[in-house]
Amino acid sequence: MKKVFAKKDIFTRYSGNPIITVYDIPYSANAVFNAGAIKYKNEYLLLLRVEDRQGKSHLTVARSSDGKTNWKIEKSPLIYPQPTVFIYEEFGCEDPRITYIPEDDYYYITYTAYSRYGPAVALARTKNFKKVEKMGLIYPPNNKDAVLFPEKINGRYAMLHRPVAGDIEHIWIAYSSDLIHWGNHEVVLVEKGGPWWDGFKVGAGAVPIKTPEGWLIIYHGVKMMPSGPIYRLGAALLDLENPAKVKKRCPEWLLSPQEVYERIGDVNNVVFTCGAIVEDNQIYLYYGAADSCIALAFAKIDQILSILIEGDLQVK
Ligand code: BMA
Repeated sequence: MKKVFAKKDIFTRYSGNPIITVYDIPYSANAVFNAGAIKYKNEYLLLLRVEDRQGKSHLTVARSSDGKTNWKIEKSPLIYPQPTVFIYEEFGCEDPRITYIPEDDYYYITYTAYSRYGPAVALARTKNFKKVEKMGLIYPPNNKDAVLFPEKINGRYAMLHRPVAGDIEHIWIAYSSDLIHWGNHEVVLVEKGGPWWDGFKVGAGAVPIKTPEGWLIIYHGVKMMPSGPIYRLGAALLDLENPAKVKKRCPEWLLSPQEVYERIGDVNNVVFTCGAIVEDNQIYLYYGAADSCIALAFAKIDQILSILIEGDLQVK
């Protein structure tokens, strides 16, 4: 079919996309999308958001030796709603991000805990992706898209998150010395308003990538159309010492819904990431497509950095 939108995206799609669909899940489910991603014991590990056939989500581990093919998916979830012990996830556990902190030797998982009180941010930790310890809510509703930096900054843990204030949805940062109590809040990246691709709302995506130029973040931006939202992915560069400071922000998106599996699904026109794995200079970007399946795209860090550095400086 002849392409009609977005002449060129910087991210190149993997030819075998989508890499995981609901037909790969070894139990009954409705959809699989928005996966956390990390390298674990020489394997590519995804923590899949699986939506069951009641509409609730849980998180299930998948592993592959090359990050592209032969995904082995667990038969039962790692993280699932346990409303009798934790009421704030009675409607589901969604959109996980995985951060390894070498100093603690723990893999931390931030995810959306959804309940009658609205979407909130929960934290869990694991050493082996077999047993997980839920650490409870760290931000009350409405908040989503929380992602922990992979190292402490000036002696404190740092986290991007996305509180909702009426119809305002910006990316914020907070700091903590124990991962439970978060403060020193500051706005990082704002929804731009106007006609822009990231005008309606923004939210952090994958774990920030440390580069000599700054923290590279891949975030989603939403444009509201008469037919509904379009979710796209773009990048920004945050100061290494003070990540509340935006050094550069890409004026254009880097990946937008173009393929049929991104355009049509349970929610049309969505590319949404919760995880990327970096191998040397290459980013493996795992993304949920149309809230229905998981796809993979590649870009070089250098290439994104040069776009950011040569592009227009747009603070905040
Ligand atoms: C966001 C999140 C994501 C979802 C996206 C598009 O608000 O809830 O889980 O992929 O909307 O529907």
